[in-house]
Amino acid sequence: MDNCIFCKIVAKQIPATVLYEDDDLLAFKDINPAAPVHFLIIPKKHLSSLADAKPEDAVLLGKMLELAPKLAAEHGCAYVEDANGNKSGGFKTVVNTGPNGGQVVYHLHMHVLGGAKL
Ligand code: D5M
Repeated sequence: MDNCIFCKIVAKQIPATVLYEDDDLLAFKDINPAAPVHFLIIPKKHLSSLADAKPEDAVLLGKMLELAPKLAAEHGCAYVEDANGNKSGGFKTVVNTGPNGGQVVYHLHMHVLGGAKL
């Protein structure tokens, strides 16, 4: 998409601090962090929002969800439950959708936030 800032990041036309990349996904630091750890996971394919995802995008959405805990753990936000059932760490995932959802950038993205009690 010509005027999509996240497509431009995918195409390396504008810079970003990339944390992960594969054939389908890109993850990079949010330019305006709302937590000590704040990055975005996006599909390289342009989908305007979660509401535009089709049944054939289910695998792609699953990959985004699967990547979130892995990358969060790599950045110090692992969710841990010990043998006694004590829980610690963790992170928040957010997908803003549409104006009422607070979406500003219309290329599907998942926020991953952590590093503090949110
Ligand atoms: O959030 C869109 C998010 O995208 C917001 O947290 C800022 C971030 N953003 C916008 N431009 C950039 C660039 N160029 N690099 C990194 N992060 C960026 P939304 O869910 O749409 O409200």
